Amino acid sequence: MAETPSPVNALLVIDMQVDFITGSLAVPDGPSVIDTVKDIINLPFHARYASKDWHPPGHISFASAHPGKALFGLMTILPPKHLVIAKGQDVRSIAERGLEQVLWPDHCVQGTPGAQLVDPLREDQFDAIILKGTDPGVECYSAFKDPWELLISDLEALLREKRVTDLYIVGVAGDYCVKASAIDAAKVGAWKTWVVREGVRSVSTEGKEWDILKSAGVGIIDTISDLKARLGV
Ligand code: VGL
Ligand code: ZN
Repeated sequence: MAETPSPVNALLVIDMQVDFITGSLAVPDGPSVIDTVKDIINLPFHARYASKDWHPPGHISFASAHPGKALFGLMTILPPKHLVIAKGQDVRSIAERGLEQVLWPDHCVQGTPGAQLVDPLREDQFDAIILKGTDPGVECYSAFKDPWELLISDLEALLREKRVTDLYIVGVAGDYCVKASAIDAAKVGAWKTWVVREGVRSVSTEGKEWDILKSAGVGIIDTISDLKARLGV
């Protein structure tokens, strides 16, 4: 008799860093998600990954890098020409590839306390740490790649190598990096992508991200108990 292939469950913890929980860009109710994420990390996954937002000082997404522009205002940004050339993309496409960038307070600056994983989460709990937003001129909400596909992380290759069948995502911010990462994960199509709502907090409390995620084919798991039931524990 043909056996049902057993699932390979992986966890992706997005940007559980001091600045997003209690620091310069703290999400509402951030500290209350720490224990849930900690408990989820301890569930029996085959592999665990974490992303960290990891910006150089003066990053393009910082309002402080654009004198005269308002904090939390919008600004059109274009793909940096040198990276477009390095990637072999058409330089004539640059002008039409502008994106509306939110101008954030300085956050998750490389090597600063605000960029550390929030206590008691530790890097050695993960099989790999994915750093994103590391280029001064490129915003990158997704742990897989930036929206211009100039900088691609190792995450897709790591998940394929493990033959992951189910990817579970938690962390912050639900309406930015969790959403972008989950949409990219679902697009790969090599595994089923889930977001665990109890392990997520968002910048906006409107909750629009949940319908967007469903439309993108992402499965929503409401609570840690529902997650445990799926994992059979
Ligand atoms: C994020 C805003 C700016 C996130 C990162 O991790 O969701 N949000 N940079
Ligand atoms: Zn950022």
